[in-house]
Amino acid sequence: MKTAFITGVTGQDGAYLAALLISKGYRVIGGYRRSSNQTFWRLAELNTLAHPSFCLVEHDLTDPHSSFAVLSTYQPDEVYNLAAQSYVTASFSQPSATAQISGLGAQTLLEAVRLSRREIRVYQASSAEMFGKVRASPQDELTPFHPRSPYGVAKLFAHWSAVNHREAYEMFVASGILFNHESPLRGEEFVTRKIAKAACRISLGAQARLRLGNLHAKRDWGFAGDYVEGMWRMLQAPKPDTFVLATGTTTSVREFADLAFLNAGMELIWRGRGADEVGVCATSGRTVVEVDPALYRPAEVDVLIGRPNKAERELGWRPQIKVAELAKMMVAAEFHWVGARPGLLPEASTPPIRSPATALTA
Ligand code: NAP
Ligand code: G4F
Repeated sequence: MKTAFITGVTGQDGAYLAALLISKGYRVIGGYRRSSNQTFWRLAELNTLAHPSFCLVEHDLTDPHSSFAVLSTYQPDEVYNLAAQSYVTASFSQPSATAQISGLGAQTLLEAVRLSRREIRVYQASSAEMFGKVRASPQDELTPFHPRSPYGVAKLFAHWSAVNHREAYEMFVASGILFNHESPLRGEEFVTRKIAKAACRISLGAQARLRLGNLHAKRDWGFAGDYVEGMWRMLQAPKPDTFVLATGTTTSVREFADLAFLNAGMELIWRGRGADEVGVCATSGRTVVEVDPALYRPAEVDVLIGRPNKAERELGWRPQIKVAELAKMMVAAEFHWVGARPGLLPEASTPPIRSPATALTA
């Protein structure tokens, strides 16, 4: 039985990865940081929390002693570093904390592995946000970086630390440059979940309007369950490397809103431009989406689109869920969670949460 240590197990990817590894026969040690309000709901949703192969352990990525203690106590074969301050907007208001957690924290963990058991295989969660003001489209492993946020800068430090540990110490450190991946378990501050939740609530009369920032930003959105499979494959490869995981298609925030509202039974018509643009319900004529310039970022990443050819060729990885199905899955989950009566559910709603295993065999 292999043992895996996942940092940031309470986050979206941590929950899906823990479920995947348990289904593959691993013992999973899930690192969570102490807080006054614990966030174990994702692990509970995927039936991981009480699983006999799963164990929670207190761990803070910024504390080297904390990493040494986990590594020596549990002797993992694989470490997945998913912990981060991962919200780009917050990185502008908390740049130092973001750098310490998402940047220096990753290097601290790599050093803990190097100084304790350097044969451990390590996955570093790198980000498409490192491409920022993109130099080429689509982006792949050879595209130059130009981060546009303190988060992107911190992730770039962590990425190069991963590459450096691989080259300097011959450690097995894989870096996954992942494009946006979402699910019903996504944090509510991220735009897809914010939209899915609002579409459900507005259609049920529980919310009047949805306020969004830049409607025209485009992202390459995939399903988190598919992406954690790619992380695992990177650590099973014959040699450590850097891989892009993406779908190869890009969708604007406005188009994602169209998809989500349609799944909640509402067609949107867009009127106006810039900060005056609004989304109107085609049936009622009511404005349900509006722009709030306060949600614009100091620097924006306009368009991301990835080219995952290397992952497909060398890892046999291919995303299964396209953006339209993702929006449908996320909106259906919102209806499920508010306990909406069947009559209020949108037509042909999907099961609320798809585990990685079902997603891959669908
Ligand atoms: P997430 O939901 O925000 O989860 C982040 C996790 O990190 C949470 O469990 C959080 O704990 C934990 N954490 C934060 N600070 C910590 C610290 N000092 N010590 C230990 N744990 C800490 O993020 P995600 O979407 O699952 O993403 C997983 C990783 O992939 C992140 O590194 C993210 O930057 C990266 N990534 C994500 C995407 C994406 O589209 N999802 C794309 C590319 C890269 P709390 O629950 O206590 O906050
Ligand atoms: O959902 P977002 O906050 O995700 P973002 O900034 O692309 O970052 C996510 O993906 C990265 C990988 O590419 C990860 F590394 C990172 O950890 C995170 O998971 O915003 C997506 C886009 C942005 O352009 C933003 O300006 O949506 C735009 N947007 C428009 N209105 C909004 C909103 N974003 C948020 N969060 N909230 C809004 O109201």
